[in-house]
Amino acid sequence: MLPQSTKEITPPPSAPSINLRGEGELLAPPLRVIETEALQDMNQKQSDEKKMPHLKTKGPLRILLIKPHTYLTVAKRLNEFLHLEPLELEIVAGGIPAEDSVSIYDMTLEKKPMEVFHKKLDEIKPDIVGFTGYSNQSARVKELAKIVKHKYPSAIVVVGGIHAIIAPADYAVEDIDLIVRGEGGTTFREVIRRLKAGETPYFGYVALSRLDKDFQQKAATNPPAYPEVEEIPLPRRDIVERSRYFAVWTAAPSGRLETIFPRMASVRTSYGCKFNCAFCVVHHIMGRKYLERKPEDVVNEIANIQEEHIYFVDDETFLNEKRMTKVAELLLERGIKKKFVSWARADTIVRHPDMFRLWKKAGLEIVYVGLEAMDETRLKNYKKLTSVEINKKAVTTLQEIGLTLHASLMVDPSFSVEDFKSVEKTITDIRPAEISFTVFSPSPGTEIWHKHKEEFICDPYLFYDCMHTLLPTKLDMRLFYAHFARLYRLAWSTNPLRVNKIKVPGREIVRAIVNGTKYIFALRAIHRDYYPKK
Ligand code: B12
Ligand code: SF4
Repeated sequence: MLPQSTKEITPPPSAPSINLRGEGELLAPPLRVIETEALQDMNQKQSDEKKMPHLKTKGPLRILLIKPHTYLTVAKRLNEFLHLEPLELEIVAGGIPAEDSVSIYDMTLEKKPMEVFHKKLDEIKPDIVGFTGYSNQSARVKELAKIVKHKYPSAIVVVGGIHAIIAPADYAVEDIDLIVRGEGGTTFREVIRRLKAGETPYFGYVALSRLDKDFQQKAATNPPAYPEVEEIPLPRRDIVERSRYFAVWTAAPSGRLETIFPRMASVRTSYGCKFNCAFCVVHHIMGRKYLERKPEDVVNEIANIQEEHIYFVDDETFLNEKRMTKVAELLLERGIKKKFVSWARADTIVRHPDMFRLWKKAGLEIVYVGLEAMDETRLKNYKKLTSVEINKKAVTTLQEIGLTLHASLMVDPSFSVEDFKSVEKTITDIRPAEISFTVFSPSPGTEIWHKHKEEFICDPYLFYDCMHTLLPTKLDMRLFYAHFARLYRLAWSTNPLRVNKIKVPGREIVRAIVNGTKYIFALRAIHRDYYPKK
């Protein structure tokens, strides 16, 4: 059973002007400050200063970065098909000075995460603990922070990641010292410098402390801008157990695959997206900016990666045709042989088939496309700025080029049985393809989140995974999830492995079938997460 809670959610005012480093002007100070208020302020500041975290260690620091596990069974089950390295923490680690020691503990890998968590804390006795977290992990982050403070009261707890960016006030609890918004590698490095220098560790709009008297106001602004991409540290891939990360792979040019669960590395070539899809949080966190790494930098990073398979974890990789064409050319020129998987918008594929042809030569094999719906009204409501025609064309273009399609479709809480039937028809129309489904959910921080906030039927952070509906379903919820799970079951019939009769090791087929069945059961059971166990 998931803990339930109710929250006051207020829309953020527009952000004050901020520069690229995320440091900004505070809102105008009160016009009239009476003496007693000033005195109270000073006393408060002095007592807050005492509470401010200070390093107890002189010399090199011991830093532990943690990716927490989740409560949600469905998110855990997804990890059995797709488990990517904690790139966010590797980048944060990349900014830590060489003299300090840093470890990453990915709790999502463990069968008994809490046991290992205690063990790691006792082994490392950290001076600083950094947590990352999605919204559905925020309650877990707070729980873990409490344990850290209980065991090692002098450890400084810093929280970053997507939830800290969009809902920093949710982390304003006693056990969390600093909340980092926006890019973390550059900010964490500066936090460490300040701590070592004995300076106040919170600063600007990027490193917040609840002890700052302006905290509420700062936390209520829109997310701060990212720094220049060249300033973002390179990920420390060497400090994670690389053999544990993989993603399911169904592309097989020869009709045979050595493995369908190859080891996988992640690479980020850009940040943000210029589009504004209603269900997506990216335009909110990046202010619709699209920050691009130089092709040479991307290719140098890829050249140094040991894994053959690479997942581009950009929000939208191929938005700039010129840049991505250059990346493919450099990969070919330098003879770098890798296999790539990436997301791409349907309209980008339709507009630039030649870029995808070139990328096929450079090693691209699987393309994830957020088709979302094969229905004009829904596409319009989702502000996707594509059409059914474009979606169909994207599917045939990828097929012509010989790229494996992973189609992502969205179901809506307002779905009737007929709506589910029409998605079932889409499944048969776009074969062969990997297909996955999500439930339309207002993302914390976005316009539609504020629009729908009175309608949420559950804790909208804890349940935000694009699988648990936040809004009431038109169908009875049990029936809704029975239909939803059925979509996944039907999708197997169009899977390229099956349609193209790809030969794979027998034990891996068993693993895929067992995990697939467990996943479908977890999907059918989602409705139970909403109600207390009897
Ligand atoms: C790639 C990706 C995935 C990958 C996994 C990536 C991974 N490493 O595990 C896959 C496809 C598997 C995936 C799955 C899911 N994802 Co996802 N994913 C993304 C995507 C597109 C990029 C994430 C990424 O790798 N970024 C690269 C890293 C380097 O950047 P970063 O995370 O922003 O980290 C920086 C800062 O946040 C900060 N920072 C981060 N942590 C910390 C910690 C400290 C201490 C500090 C100081 C700073 C700091 O510094 C980092 C470096 O610059 C994002 C979109 C986005 N822009 O965030 C969605 C996104 C994060 N995913 C999301 C969701 C919901 C999911 C799922 C729950 C969906 C599902 N249907 O099940 C699952 C959960 C998987 C899980 N592990 O639990 C949501 C989360 C929203 C939210 N409010 O929580 C996002 C934002 C997408 C969206 N449109 O809403 N995802
Ligand atoms: S869904 Fe994709 S295209 Fe739409 S705003 Fe998000 S990242 Fe951009």
